[in-house]
Amino acid sequence: MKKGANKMTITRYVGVVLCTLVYLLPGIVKAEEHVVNAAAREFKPAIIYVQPGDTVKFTNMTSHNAVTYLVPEGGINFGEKGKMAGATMVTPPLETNGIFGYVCEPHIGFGMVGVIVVGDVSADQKAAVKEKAMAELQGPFKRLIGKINKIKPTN
Ligand SMILES: [Cu+2]
Repeated sequence: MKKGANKMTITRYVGVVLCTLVYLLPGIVKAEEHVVNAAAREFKPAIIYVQPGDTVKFTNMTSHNAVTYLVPEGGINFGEKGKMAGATMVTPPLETNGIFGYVCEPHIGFGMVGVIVVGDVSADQKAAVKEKAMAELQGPFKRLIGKINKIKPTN
């Protein structure tokens, strides 16, 4: 009787572990690393579309940085203000849906800015982010608005 109950507990435990793995694996396996290259005075590509959980690797960053100035609610900031990024810089996994706007601070005057669109973004969401950008961003940082304009809503 006791042995049987024990066996059932183990079976149940294994079942729970398997279900958890099956549930979590697609997210882990599918996470993708996208590459954005810092050309002379611009990010290439300056607009990218990624899925939640993906990361972005910035290359050729020795004399550049990539610092978020627009982040969706609940989203994480990346990049360090006032500091060069080093040769390469990888963002943490971008889990929050929405539009991330970042700039290269040394070259903001040249319009060296970019956006990362995470997950699905509707035309309404795009309009809301644009409005927020127009209200909050100052001077050359407004260059981000031009990139937001070029985002193609995904749903
Ligand atoms: Cu730069």
